[in-house]
Amino acid sequence: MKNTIVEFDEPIFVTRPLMPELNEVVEKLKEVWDAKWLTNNGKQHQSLEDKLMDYLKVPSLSLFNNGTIALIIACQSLRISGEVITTPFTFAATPHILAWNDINPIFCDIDPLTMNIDPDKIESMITPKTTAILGVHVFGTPCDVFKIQEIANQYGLKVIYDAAHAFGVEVDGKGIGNFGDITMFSFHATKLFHTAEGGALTYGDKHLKNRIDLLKNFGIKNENEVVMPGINGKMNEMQASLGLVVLDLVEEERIKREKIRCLYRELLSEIEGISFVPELEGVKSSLQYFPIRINENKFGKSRDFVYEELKKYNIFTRKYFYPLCSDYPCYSQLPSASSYNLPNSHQVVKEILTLPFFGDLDLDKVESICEILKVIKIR
Ligand code: T4K
Repeated sequence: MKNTIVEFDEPIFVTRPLMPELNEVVEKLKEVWDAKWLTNNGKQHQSLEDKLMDYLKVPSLSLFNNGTIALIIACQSLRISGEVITTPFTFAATPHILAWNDINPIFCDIDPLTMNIDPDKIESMITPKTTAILGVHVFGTPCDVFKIQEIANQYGLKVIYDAAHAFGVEVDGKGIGNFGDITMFSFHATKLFHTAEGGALTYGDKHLKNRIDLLKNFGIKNENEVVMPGINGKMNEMQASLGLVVLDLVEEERIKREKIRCLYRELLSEIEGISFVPELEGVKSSLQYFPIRINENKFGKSRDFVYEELKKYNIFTRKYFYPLCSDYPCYSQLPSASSYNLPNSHQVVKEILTLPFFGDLDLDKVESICEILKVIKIR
């Protein structure tokens, strides 16, 4: 539908999973069938751990059945308790994993440009009960990992990063999974690299592997000893074999997404009232999402209006991450959840819109989406 302003015939979603050729997946699955080994640290699992350590440039990695369980175990493995300082501008899983560990989330405001936790505001939120900082590399933009580490060192706090959106991100050539004590990656179907459902923890302290791997396997050390109250966080062999096939396609997918990102930036930069997430110097991008911000005064229409209008053209964008986690009924009574404490978060969450972004999105469709945005602005 190049340059004709009618709705798309098929829905255009915010993302689509990277789908390898089915026969390649089946080929890989044959190895699982032949081995009659379906889960519990099988060959595919071991192979994916090794390959991901290389790809992510990290010294240690443990696979999980999803990113949420991985984060729950990250807190358990570091024995985090009391209060943890985190961001309200994130997916529900981030504060929920604290609640599941009986930890109080303390919401800290975000930087107005990167949309990540603002390190300059962290110190004022530290109390004697604070044990850790849980940062999120939102949309793959790295948190200010250096400042956060300085604060953590000064106050003796642990640092956990939620890198659900930051697969492949590097800061000055260093894999993002090397910062803080533990980093979590999500391999959900909607992520650039995926295992349908899945996740991983990465960490610099190799000694943590033993504890983390026990925690994800019920605390079972051997047939005679169960040494801690663990849970079932294991990735199975079907997930791992899918991951091995998908991993081979990630570079090709990144090239396609890079072209889409460039085209969006070129065509949308002409539109007053639309801005992008800043690209930080020395950072290799995740190419996970393409979020824009709509300034209602300058664009002339609200983000919510644009979101609804786009649906009429069969374009399904997302308001990630609306509502703020601090506004969920389970957290809104916390003192740190007050809007007075979180002015930047409240501004950002009104403006953000995540546009369709995935390798199979044709460039002429990207052009049409941009045209439609222009039409919505002037109508
Ligand atoms: N921390 C952060 C910051 C996160 O963003 C996430 C997950 C986590 C932690 C937790 O990690 P996991 O435990 O999930 O590993 C999706 C994902 O379910 C979720 O993993 C992700 N963040 C979040 C940002 O996005 P929804 O509710 O938006 O998903 P859904 O089903 O609406 O999918 C979005 C679009 O993707 C659909 O409109 C169409 C497309 N899609 C989706 C699926 C599942 C497909 O084309 N095929 C598919 O199979 O949460």
